[in-house]
Amino acid sequence: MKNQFILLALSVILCSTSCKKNIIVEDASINAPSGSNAFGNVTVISGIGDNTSTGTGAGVTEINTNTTWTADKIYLLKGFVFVSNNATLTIEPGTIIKGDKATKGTLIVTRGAKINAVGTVEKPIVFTSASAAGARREGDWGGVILLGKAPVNTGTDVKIEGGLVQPTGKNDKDYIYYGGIDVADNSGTMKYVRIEYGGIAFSVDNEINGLTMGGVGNGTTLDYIQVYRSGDDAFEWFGGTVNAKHLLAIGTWDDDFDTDFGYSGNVQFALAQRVATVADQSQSNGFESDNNGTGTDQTPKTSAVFSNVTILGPIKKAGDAFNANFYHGAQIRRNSSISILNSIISGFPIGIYIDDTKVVTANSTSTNFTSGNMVIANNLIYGTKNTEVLVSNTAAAAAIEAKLRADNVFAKDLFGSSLYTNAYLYGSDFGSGATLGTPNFVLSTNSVAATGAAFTNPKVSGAFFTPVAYKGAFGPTDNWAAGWAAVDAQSLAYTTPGAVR
Ligand SMILES: [Ca+2]
Ligand SMILES: [Ca+2]
Ligand SMILES: [Ca+2]
Repeated sequence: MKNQFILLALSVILCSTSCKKNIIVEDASINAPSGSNAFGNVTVISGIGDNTSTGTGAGVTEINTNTTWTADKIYLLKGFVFVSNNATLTIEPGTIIKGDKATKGTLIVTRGAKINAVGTVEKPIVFTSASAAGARREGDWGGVILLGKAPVNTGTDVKIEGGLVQPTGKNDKDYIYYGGIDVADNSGTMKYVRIEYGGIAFSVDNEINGLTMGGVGNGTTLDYIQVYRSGDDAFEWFGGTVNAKHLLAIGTWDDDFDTDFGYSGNVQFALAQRVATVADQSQSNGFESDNNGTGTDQTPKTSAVFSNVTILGPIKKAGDAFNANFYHGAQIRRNSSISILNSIISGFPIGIYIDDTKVVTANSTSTNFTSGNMVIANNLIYGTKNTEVLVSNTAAAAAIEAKLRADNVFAKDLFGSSLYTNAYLYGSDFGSGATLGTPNFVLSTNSVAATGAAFTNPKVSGAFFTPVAYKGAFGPTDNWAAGWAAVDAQSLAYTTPGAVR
């Protein structure tokens, strides 16, 4: 430890005389014998909130021209690192990017800028903790934040939550705001990307998520993205129109799929695997959805469509203990009108909650359902401990429950284990003994989820959705998580550039 500190200090002194003034510490390994300490091979990207890495306290790096990060280096984000000025940040397959904890290392792609992070099955791109293997925890760094110009129901200039600040002397609208009128806005491509141990809290209930999307437009491509052990939500959308496929949320602290401020995109093939002991004081839900924080009628209304989602909740079998902060498989509240079809939600205390407790127009959330704008159909709601259908609008509750029961299958005594053979295995963060291992989310033989999906409803009949036979995120054969996704991120060293598996 002491040796590392001396070498680090030495590298800082050398750097202050030899490194470029722009604060990107190019190849810090030149300052220390290769492999001799954790700083070797690491390129520090110093953002807002970091004035330590050069020892000068001077500047800040912005990615304000087209830039490529290469897999022969490891990048360390310190503070808030902005991709700005319409620049594109390209990240090579197999590149490791770490986020510093003390300075809340975070990557923010601002409005007009793009990320081009396209990994492969063999060489995913990994954003992860800067802590050593064995010492990583949720909230070890910020996360990835994409800000775009697509519509948001709270305005065309909305400040992203999480405590970000713009560079000194710069216009905050260019850095930490999102929203606009460009439905087809393009923030770039993220494919075969892992985001591990992010979700740092700036203050109570003001956190950065694993992947935060503010006003991201549907010109953006998001496919094969795993958020692992986020300290807040795995995926949170604040407005926008972006679509996504093949999402994994593993061991999330708060909500798996959180939608707000008029998000209206489509999501297909998404799986969340919860851990019974891990949940948040804000109430941990599979889906959590608001039109906005006060439930106003502002448009566009939150109207995202999710198909083929599997949420494996904290309860694996009857009688299991679980963290008391777990609540709903899906809490649809504050005038949200999201739709969920062809999906599986298993093992929550409460199944589906249509919540009108905070709305401006009385009963607007439940009216979204009764009017047909919100579609909850063709799902399997299994293993609910207490209330399968909760509706706060007492006058409409009976009719809403009757329709939900007619359109979905509810079974309190069945769990995900009846559909999947090995879905409840975990890496060393969460598993031990019999629960330690590699989960397999492919459906078991003769699983009732293998058939019965339908794509006739207009919500899912468009070109985005792949009309598969099965319900839930995985079918009976194609294990699309294999290869690129991490099962045991805690055990991966991440000290050799390119070694991402
Ligand atoms: Ca959040
Ligand atoms: Ca949340
Ligand atoms: Ca929550």
